[in-house]
Amino acid sequence: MKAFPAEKVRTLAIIGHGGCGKTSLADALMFVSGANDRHGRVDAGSSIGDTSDEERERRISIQSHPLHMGWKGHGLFVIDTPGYADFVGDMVCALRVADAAVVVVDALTGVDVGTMRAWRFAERRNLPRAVFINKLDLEGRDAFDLLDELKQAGVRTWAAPAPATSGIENIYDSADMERRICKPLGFAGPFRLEDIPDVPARIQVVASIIAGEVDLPLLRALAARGPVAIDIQGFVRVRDNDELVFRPWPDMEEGLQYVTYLKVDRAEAELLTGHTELWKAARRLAEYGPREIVLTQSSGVMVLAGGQFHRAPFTPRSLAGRTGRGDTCFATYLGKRLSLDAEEATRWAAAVTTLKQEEPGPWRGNPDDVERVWQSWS
Ligand SMILES: Nc1nc2c(ncn2[C@@H]2O[C@H](COP(=O)(O)OP(=O)(O)OP(=O)(O)O)[C@@H](O)[C@H]2O)c(=O)[nH]1
Ligand SMILES: [Mg+2]
Repeated sequence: MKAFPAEKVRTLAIIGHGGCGKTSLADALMFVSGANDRHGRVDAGSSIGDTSDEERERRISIQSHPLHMGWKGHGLFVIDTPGYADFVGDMVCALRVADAAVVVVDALTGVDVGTMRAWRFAERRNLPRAVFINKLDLEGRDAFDLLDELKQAGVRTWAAPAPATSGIENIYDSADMERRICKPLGFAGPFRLEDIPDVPARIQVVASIIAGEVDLPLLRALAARGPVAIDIQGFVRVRDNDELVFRPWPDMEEGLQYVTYLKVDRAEAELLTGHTELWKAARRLAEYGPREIVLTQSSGVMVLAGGQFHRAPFTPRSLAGRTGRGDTCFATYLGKRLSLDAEEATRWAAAVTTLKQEEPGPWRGNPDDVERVWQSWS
């Protein structure tokens, strides 16, 4: 074992609830630092933390095990402690000699009794603490797979794990593709500002689908970073037992002050303003603050920008890909608005939405297809 001067020696205790992955973390540290040339695994019985026969057989830690490694010119003692309450004495002993504690949290079960117990013992000794969230591979497995398609298309993504993915089942119970019943499949819970990377963006699009995912403080904080675009559905579509219902947005007056681009559909516009005439509804919504209003209905899109109205029709030959047309329309408008005026961006949005509705899934066409739609209009 290489010798290190005393001031370069650190002792860390790994603590946490039973089975959260402390020994696995210790094994990984030993391997990454080069102290062990094999990556020991608890499940394979090759861990160098759990070494006694009983520990290997039961796959739990019974005693504390100090492991030693070198890291960036320091000698590091890492004490892997047991998580089960029966063996708490060994964790307490480890904390007596530790300079700091790493509290491991299992992402699937979150903060557990053992996590709290470990935290309190470390706190009592006034030890600096770091939290290590483990088993993230299990937590987000399904949801993160869904991002592969985006990644392959060259889209940069940042994923934050949540207990569930917000999802909606659209049921079309008649041949009429304009009528559907929406049922909630899951709710991801609120986004936090820390989940959203602070990248320079000319527009930040909030495309939430169920009320409660994005709250007022988050909108306010995003608006402080730059222009915000929202689809109002994420504020008025409320979970009510087993159903999704549309309810007015109680914070709308303040919320819309933070919004530069607002997307609403006909039903939402009527609900929020009481106006059945769309141009009146758009003008009313603009009074709250948004600079541009993108209003969709089955026949097409209307945009109010700089006091002017712009309109373009949806002329699909089929409605097989109708689900998601509002998102396509708004995303196309915003994307094109970065370089074009509102009139041209509206024409793009309507043409792409026309094509998108003809086939399920995201639109994968090209500008020539868009050109053909424009020609069909003239
Ligand atoms: N999928 C997955 N499994 C993990 C991870 N970390 C640990 N495990 C598994 O979780 C189980 C418990 O891991 P351990 O490392 O023994 O947990 P521990 O905190 O040391 O458990 P105790 O010492 O008994 O409290 C084992 O089956 C590990 O293979 C991880 O990041 N991902
Ligand atoms: Mg262990």
